Amino acid sequence: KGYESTQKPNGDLCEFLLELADYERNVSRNIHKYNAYRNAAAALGEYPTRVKDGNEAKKIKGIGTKIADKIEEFLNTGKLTKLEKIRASETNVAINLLNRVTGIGPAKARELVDDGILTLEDLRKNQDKLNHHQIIGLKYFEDFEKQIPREEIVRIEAFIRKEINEIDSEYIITICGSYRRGAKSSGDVDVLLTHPAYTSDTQKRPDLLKKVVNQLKESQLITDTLSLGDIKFMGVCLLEEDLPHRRLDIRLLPHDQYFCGILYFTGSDIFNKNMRAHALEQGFTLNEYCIRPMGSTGVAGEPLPVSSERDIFDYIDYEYKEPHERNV
Ligand code: DCP
Ligand code: MG
Ligand code: MN
Repeated sequence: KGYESTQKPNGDLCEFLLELADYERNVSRNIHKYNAYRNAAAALGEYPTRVKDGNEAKKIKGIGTKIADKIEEFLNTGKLTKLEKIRASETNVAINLLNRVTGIGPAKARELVDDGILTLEDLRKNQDKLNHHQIIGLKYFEDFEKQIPREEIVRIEAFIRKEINEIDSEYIITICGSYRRGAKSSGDVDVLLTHPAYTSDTQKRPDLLKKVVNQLKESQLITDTLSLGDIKFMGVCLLEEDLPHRRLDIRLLPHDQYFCGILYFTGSDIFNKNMRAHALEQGFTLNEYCIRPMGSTGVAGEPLPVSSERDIFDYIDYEYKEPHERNV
C-alpha cells in the first residue's frame, strides 16, 4: 500500500515485507511483528539504490537481523520459504480474504474460517453471521477494493463543500488522509469537520455532524451508513451512477483540536509514529486531539494552544513538512 513498488529499486523486497506484515496482523495477530515488517518496508522504499545483500540491508535503520536474513534469502533464491508456506495454507488465504471485507477484523475472520466459511460466496450464504457494517462491506466488496482517482475526490470535495455551505457557511472541512498527502489515488475519503461554535469547552454538538450527514443523504451522495455516532460517521458515498461506491468517513472535531486532528488524519501512519516519538524526546505528548508538555513527574500538563499545524511542529522543534512530504 502506497510504496509504488514497481519504480523503486527495492520494490520487490518491499512487496514481500508488506505481505509478511499482513500475515502477522491478520493471521498471527502479532502487532509487533506487523510493525517491524511495515517499518522495514518503509525504510527500504526510501533506500535509493538496490540492496546487494543481507549485510547491506541490516545497516539500514529500521531493518534488524531477522528481516535482513529474509532479504538475503530472497536475493539469493528469488523466493522466501516462509512466504511460500504462508501462501500454501488454505486457512491463511481465507483469513486474508475475509479480512478485506470492511468491518471484518482478524478475530472475526478467524472465527468465520473456523466455521468453514472460506470464500465470499460462503459469506454471502451466511449473512446471519454478520453485522450491518460487515453486510455492507460484503455488498460493496469489489467497489471498495478499487482505488479512488484523485480527480474523483476533488469532485466529492467540491460537492461536500457546496452542500455544507448551504446548511451553515461557518462549517470548516479538510479532506485528509492520502489525498491531502497528494496521492494520485486513495483507498477512501477522510473528511474532517469543525465549526467555530464547537470547542472542547462547550457542550457536545451531535447536531453538527448529523445535519451534515442528513444533507449528504438527501443530496444522494451518501448511500449507506456503516456507523454514526456524535463525532464520527462511517459510510458509503456515490458521486455518480456508473462510478463505484466509495468509503467515506467524516469526523467532527472541536475547533481548538482541529489542527492536531488534521495532522493526525493526514498521516501517514508512519510519519505520525515518528513525529510522536520525536515529541516524546522533546518532552511533549502528542495525539489526535492535542499536544501537552510532559512534567518532570511524567504527568501530562494542560493542552497547549494550537492555531495551525505549524504550531505543533514548532513546539517540538521538528522541521515543518508539507502534507506531500509526509508520505513516510
Ligand atoms: N492513521 C494513523 N494510524 C492508524 C490509522 C490511521 O495514524 N493506525 C491516520 C494516518 C492516516 C489517516 O489516519 O493517513 C487516515 O487513515 P487511512 O486508513 O484512511 O489511510 P490513508 O488515507 O493514509 O490511506 P488510504 O489511501 O488507503 O485511505
Ligand atoms: Mg484514507
Ligand atoms: Mn479512512
